[in-house]
Amino acid sequence: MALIEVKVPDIGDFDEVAIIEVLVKAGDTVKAEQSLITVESDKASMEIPSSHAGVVKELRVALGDKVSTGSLVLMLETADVGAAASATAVPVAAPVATPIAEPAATMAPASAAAAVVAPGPIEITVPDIGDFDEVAVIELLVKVGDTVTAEQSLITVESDKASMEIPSSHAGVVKSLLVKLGDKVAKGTPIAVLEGVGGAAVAPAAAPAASASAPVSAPAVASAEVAAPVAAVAAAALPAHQPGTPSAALPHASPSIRKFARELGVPLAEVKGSGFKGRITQTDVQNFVRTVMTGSLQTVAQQAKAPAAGSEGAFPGLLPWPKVDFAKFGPIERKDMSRIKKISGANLHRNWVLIPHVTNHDDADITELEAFRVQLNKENEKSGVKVTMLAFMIKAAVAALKKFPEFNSSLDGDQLVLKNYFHIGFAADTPNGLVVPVIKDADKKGIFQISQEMSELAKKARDGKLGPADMTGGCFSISSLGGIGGKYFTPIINAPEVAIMGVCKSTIEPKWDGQAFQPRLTLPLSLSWDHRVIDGASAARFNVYFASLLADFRRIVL
Ligand code: CAO
Repeated sequence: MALIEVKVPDIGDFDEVAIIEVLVKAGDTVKAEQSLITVESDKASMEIPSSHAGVVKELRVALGDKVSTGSLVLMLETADVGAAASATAVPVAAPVATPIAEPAATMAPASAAAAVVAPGPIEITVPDIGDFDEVAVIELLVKVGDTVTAEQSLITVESDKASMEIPSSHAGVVKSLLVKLGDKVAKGTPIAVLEGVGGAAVAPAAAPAASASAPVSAPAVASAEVAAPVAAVAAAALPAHQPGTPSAALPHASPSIRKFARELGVPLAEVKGSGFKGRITQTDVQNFVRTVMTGSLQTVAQQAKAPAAGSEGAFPGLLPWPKVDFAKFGPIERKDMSRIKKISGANLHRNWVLIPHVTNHDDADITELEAFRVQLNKENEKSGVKVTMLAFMIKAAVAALKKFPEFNSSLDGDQLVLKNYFHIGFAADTPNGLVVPVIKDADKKGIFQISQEMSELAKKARDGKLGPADMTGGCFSISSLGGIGGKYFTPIINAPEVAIMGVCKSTIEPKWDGQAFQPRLTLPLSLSWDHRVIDGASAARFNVYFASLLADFRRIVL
C-alpha cells in the first residue's frame, strides 16, 4: 500500500483552467484511466483520468477551482508501490496515459498555408491534435457561403473524454465543406475550402497555442461538448473563444455525459442542468429519460410529431395517418395553413381529445324576441348599432350561468374553480380562421353595449387585430352559425371552460298549441358540456331555462 499524489498532466500552457465537475469522492475505488475531474476552457473540455487504480483518500480540489499542469488533484491509496513511486516522481506525465505534446509547429497544416496569402481557394485542414486520429465530427459550425474570420471555429470534434473546436487558419468565404457530421477526422484531414479574402491568414507564430507542449490528453478529444465552454484541452490548437459562434447556444455538459445522452437518444438541449453553473449531469439525463418514459414530459420531437401525424405516436396502437399521393388522382395545389388555423387547430384537437363531450340539442321559440329585435333596430336605426340575436343570447347565457353555477367553472386538478364574474366569448369566423373574442362583464352591460362591443371585436377579428386581452378570461362561449344556416352541430368546448352553446339559423316551424299548429320562429340550440363537471340532467335543465329566456325575455329580470 502506498499513498500517491495524482496531478493534472501536461495540458500545455493552459493554466488556470476551471474544474467544472468532480467525478469522484473520498472513499471511491477508481480504476486506472477512470476520469476524476472535468476541466474546461472556452473552447474545449477534458476529463482528467487517474494514472492508477486505488482508493481516493482525499480530494485536493473543489468545483470552480482553477488548475494547471501539475496541480494536485487527489491523494490515492494504491497497492502498487512501484507505480506510486513513479507517479509522484513524474507527476505531470502520470495522470494521463499519454499526454501528447503539441508544439506550435504542429499547427503547420493550417497555419503554414496561412503564412502566404493564397490567391486562389485555400484548403483548411485539421491541425495537429496529437495522435488522436479517427476523431468524430459532432458539429458543423459554418455552412457554405458563410464568411469566417481567422480563428473562427469551423467544426467540433469529440472523443470519449474530450471535445474541441477546430478553428480556421484564414479568413474567407466558405466555398465548400469537406466533412459532414459523423465523419472521422485526424491531423491533416481537409475540412473546408475557403476563398481567401487576403491577408487574413494566421501566421504560424500566432497560432493560439504557441506553446511547445500543448498536449491533448489521450483519452480526450472528441465529445460533443459544443457549448460555450469547451476545454483547454487541446488547447494548443484552440483559439480564444469567439462569442456569437453557433456553439454558444449549445448545452453545457462534459464529453462523457454527451456520449451517454447520445447513446440514449436524449436531446441534451432539452435537459435542464442542475450541476455547477447549470451543467448537465448524468443524473439530469437519467431524470429526463424517466420523466419522458412516464409520460409526464414530451420531447420537442415528440410534440412536433403528434399533431403532424394526426394519430401516430399520440395514441399507441392507432393506425398512422394515411399518406396519399393526391396528384395521382387529379390536379392539386398546396397551401400553408394560416397561423390562426394552426393555433386554433391545436387547441381544438386537444379539447376534443381530452374533454368528454356530450351535446344536448333543443329548440327555442324566438318569435316574440325576433319581433322585439326588429322593432329595436328600427327605433335605433340612426344610432348605427345593429342588434342581432346573439346579443340576447349573451344576456341569456349570463342568467343561465347564474342559475347553474357549475357551467361557469373550470377544472383545476381535483378542484372546481367557480367564477363570480361573467365574461362570454363568441366564435367569430375570419378569413384566416376561427377566433373567440370575449365580452367582459356581460352581466353589467345592456343589449346595445354588448351589440356595439361585439361588432367592434368582430371587426378587429376580421382585420387580424385582436390582442391576447381580447380573447382571454372567457367563462362560457357561444358559437353562432345563425347568419349562415344549418340545424344542429356539436361545438367543441373552449377549454378551460366547461360548456359551449352552439346555435344555428332560426326557421319557422309548426308548433302544436293544443288545438292547432302555429307557425313559430324556432332557434336550434346545441349545448356541448364537459361530462366530468356537468351531468345530462343539468344540461337539459340549462337548455330548457336558456330557451325559456329567449321565448319570453321578461324572465331575465326575475
Ligand atoms: N337565425 C337567423 N338569422 C340570424 C341568426 C339566427 N340564429 N343569427 C344571425 N342572423 C342574421 C342576423 O340577424 C343578420 O341578418 P341581417 O343581415 O338581415 O341583419 C345576419 O344573420 C348576419 O348576422 P351576423 O352573422 O353578421 O351577426 P351575428 O351577431 O349573428 O354574428 C358573428 C356575429 C361574428 C358571431 C358572426 O358573423 C360569425 O362569425 N359567425 C360564425 C361563427 C362560427 O364560425 N362558428 C362556428 C364555430 S365552430 O367551427
